[in-house]
Amino acid sequence: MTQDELYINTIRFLAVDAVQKANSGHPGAPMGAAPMAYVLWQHFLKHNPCDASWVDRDRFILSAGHASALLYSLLYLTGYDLPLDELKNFRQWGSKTPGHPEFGLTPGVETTTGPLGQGFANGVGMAIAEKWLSEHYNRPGHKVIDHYTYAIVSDGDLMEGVSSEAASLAGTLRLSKLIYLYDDNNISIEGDTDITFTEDVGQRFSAYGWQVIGPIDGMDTDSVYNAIKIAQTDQDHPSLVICKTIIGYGSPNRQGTGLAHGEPLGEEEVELAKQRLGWLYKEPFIVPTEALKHLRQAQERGRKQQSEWQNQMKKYRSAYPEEARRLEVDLSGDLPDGWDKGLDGLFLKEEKPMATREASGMVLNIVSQKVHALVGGSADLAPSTKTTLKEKGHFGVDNYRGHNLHFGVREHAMGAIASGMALHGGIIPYTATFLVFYDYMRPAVRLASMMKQRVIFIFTHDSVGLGEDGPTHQPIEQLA
Ligand SMILES: Cc1ncc(C[n+]2csc(CCOP(=O)(O)OP(=O)(O)O)c2C)c(N)n1
Ligand SMILES: [Mg+2]
Repeated sequence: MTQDELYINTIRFLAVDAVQKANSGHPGAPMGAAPMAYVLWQHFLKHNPCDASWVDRDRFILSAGHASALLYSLLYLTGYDLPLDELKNFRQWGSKTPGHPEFGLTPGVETTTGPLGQGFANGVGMAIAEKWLSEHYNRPGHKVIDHYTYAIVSDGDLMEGVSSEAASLAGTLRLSKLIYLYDDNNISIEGDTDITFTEDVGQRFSAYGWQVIGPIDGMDTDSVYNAIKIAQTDQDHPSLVICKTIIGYGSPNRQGTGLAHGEPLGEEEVELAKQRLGWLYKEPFIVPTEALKHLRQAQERGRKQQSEWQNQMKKYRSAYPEEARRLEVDLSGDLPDGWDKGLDGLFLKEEKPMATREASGMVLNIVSQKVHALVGGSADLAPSTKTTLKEKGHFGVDNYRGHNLHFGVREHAMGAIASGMALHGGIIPYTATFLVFYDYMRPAVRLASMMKQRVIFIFTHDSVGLGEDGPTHQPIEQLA
């Protein structure tokens, strides 16, 4: 076993053992994706396990949330506040290692995933937030906001419509610091993906305006390393690295099949897999000292990176005190003093009745004068939802400082992207559409609420008496 193989097997078998002990869960994806995750976390990911909330960290999303054991294994090994006992309690009531990653419960989990496709779109929101903040606050010689958003996405993620919506917007917006590793293992629950998923994914993403790298051998560390390097050099496009992997890698009777996806391998098969990959320990949850030491370097690296950033912030604060102050207000998420100035008595002089969306638009515009972090928009209905912020610019390739976001006709992605923006921090996002189209964004609204994220969801045209558009536009079921 090479050194890298030792580290990768440590990650891999911790996940396998956690699933086996719980007697439920998904061993296959962690077994196949361990090499790419190792390369990303060891060589690229800028993070500090001792401070999971450091603002300028890279974001990592495990969009395929069912592979959660992989993430918990990485979090424990790199030194987050997640003891080994939590891995032994995988999927148990009260543990910090639930079946699917939950934001707010486990340090280092950037977003709640499990419903496939959501994490993909959350990442687009995080990359938008990074871009917006960096354009507002970075100054020559002072890159105070400068980080990547990475994700591991699976076949299921890319089959879901929400990821297509989000990918199309990310390509249009040229979010070049978005780098996704596609765990292309050709398997989902019902078997070979050829039964449902035969398009050329690479061509699809090229058409969205992404840089597509690969297919590469996703289990070869050098290939993954080189691919991420190439992804980082592209300043103009988000990147999709297509990583060919083998689900359940190592398991002689299950690898490469749907059987490896969503049930424990079984004691016997775990033993066979360990033998095959040269893992000599008989007991579960063995972490070789050498591997722990190596992977825990993340703490030292992270502390150093964060303290360099703090020094940079110090210099920034003295060179640009006003910008630094505003950045801190935005990042704090607090509403500035006097944020509601001008709202009192706003409608007292109105003599005629006013549509609620008109009133909402007036309020939004007044608040946006004071609340710099307010950024959002509509799924192509802004003129009707009255959600345009006047004189606040439009976010896009010509102006990444704009406060108005055009989501396009993509309600589902709009919801998930807005959550990503809120999770990133520094932005108070809002979205808008007709109430009847709430159904299109329901999964994303549900997750935003589970994560307790401050996303302002504006729904207009909430009356059955909305007129000539007719029954297709009447929000009867939504109101019921
Ligand atoms: C929106 C949504 N629908 C269905 C599921 C149930 N589910 C969990 S994993 C999975 C597909 C697995 O395929 P893939 O994403 O390729 O993961 P792999 O089998 O390669 O681990 C499905 C359908 C889900 N988690 N989310
Ligand atoms: Mg798959």
